[in-house]
Amino acid sequence: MYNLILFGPPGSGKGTQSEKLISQYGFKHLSTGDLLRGEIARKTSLGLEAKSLMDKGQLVPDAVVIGMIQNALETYPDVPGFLFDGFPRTSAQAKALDQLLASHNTSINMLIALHVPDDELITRMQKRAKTSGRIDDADESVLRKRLDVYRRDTMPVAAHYHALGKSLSIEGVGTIEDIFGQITSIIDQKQATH
Ligand code: B4P
Repeated sequence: MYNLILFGPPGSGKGTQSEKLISQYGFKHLSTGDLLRGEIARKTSLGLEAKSLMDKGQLVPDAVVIGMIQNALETYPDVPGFLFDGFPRTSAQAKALDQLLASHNTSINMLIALHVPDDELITRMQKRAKTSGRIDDADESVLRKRLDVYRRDTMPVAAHYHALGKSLSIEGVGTIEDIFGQITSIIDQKQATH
């Protein structure tokens, strides 16, 4: 199994690149943002709780997203690997993920971080807001809050995998194809030595 974390601030292109990666490598895509938006669309109690936090740019409680990932790992035991998108987003989530994967006799192989300046992130998300209907993309103060939360709570996740010698970062500005090419060359090199 080859398990990858696609890491970066909100709007850095994790979802965009994930779609291309799953079609090339057959990863099972686990996006906690998409899973939460699915709960919201189905109007579940978890979704209602999540929506009030997401609309304000805050993170959903660790236990909620860890539970969703645990369910997914148990539902798809035979995939060639998982692509984690938007997860882990806190150190507690990273530790829980490592433990969950270890209990399935596997681990994270690589974290690839996308670097994008704040102004570009804000521009992208405001553009997406025009078509996505996402409340968390529409308001600049919410976008800034999401970036603050990323710096404070999420960046330590990259440090965690860096300390394990399992992280690499690339520029997330450029064409979608160029960025995809950089990501695939990292995966192909690492898989060749895996
Ligand atoms: P997510 O759904 O993870 O949303 P995101 O960070 O905005 O998305 P992403 O980086 O994937 O951006 P995309 O490719 O779409 O999270 C939303 C919320 O859910 C969080 O704020 C939080 O409340 C909650 N949540 C999720 N996971 C959680 C967790 N683990 N714990 C707690 N809470 C959690 O790209 C953005 C835009 O840029 C797109 O419109 C795209 O077209 C454009 N774009 C992409 N690449 C580009 C490029 N190279 N050039 C120009 N534009 C590009």
